[in-house]
Amino acid sequence: MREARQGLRRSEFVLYFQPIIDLRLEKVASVEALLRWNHPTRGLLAPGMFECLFEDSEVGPAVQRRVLKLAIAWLRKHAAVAGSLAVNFTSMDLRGAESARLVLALLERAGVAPASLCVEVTEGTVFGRASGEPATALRILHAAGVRVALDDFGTGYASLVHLKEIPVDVLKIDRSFIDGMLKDDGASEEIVRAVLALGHGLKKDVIAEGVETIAQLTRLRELGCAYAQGYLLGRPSPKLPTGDALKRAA
Ligand code: G
Ligand code: MN
Repeated sequence: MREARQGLRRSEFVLYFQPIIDLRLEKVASVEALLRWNHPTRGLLAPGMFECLFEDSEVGPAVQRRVLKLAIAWLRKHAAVAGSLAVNFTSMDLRGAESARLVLALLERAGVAPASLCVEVTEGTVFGRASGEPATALRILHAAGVRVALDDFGTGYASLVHLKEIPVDVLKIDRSFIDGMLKDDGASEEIVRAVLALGHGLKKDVIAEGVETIAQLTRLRELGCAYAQGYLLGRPSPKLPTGDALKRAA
């Protein structure tokens, strides 16, 4: 924890950005902010490598505050060009009405429209241990114009009733289904097809996560998928995503 506190002081926690591509218009539709720790000796770390920090009642919220601050600063600079920014929220960021109002106040102070922020949550975040409060926060954020995306859809407590209980604008199909799509006995592809039909029927945007090959991209297009994200289309980078990787892949 001492290292993490020092990391916070030295601004070692940074955001990388990955484009979400509109497959019809062949351009960047929005961008996802991904937390990284530029560790002085261990190199660039993804959140999976420092999950334990989020369990600390002091460091966890401090890192989360840093993410929000960096995300809003980015939006202030780039929202006009890049459209919206998706930020991964944990249950720590969604502790009832008060935390939602804090996010809205920060946006307002920075002069950023709530609609340029998309809050990404997993079902575990919303319906896990701290259930109740995250849903309240999401309702307030959504009512103010913030978009809500269900991340890793299909891997959590994938009970469909959640789609009625919380305001959701976007479903993100978990990358395990995209990975399985052209490999397994057809089960993954059937699930992708079903989530696309479900999302479109409910008038939500559906994003395929973790697209790594042209074969996957082609199949997703055939299935009517309009948005995709993944290494093939653009790796997370500290720079503003350009969508050039899409042109190379096309
Ligand atoms: O849970 P969430 O979808 O927010 O996770 C995002 C993570 O997935 C990031 O750390 C990012 O680096 C990683 N990621 C993004 N695109 C791909 C991809 O195409 N393949 C794999 N394996 N990981 C990816
Ligand atoms: Mn995400």
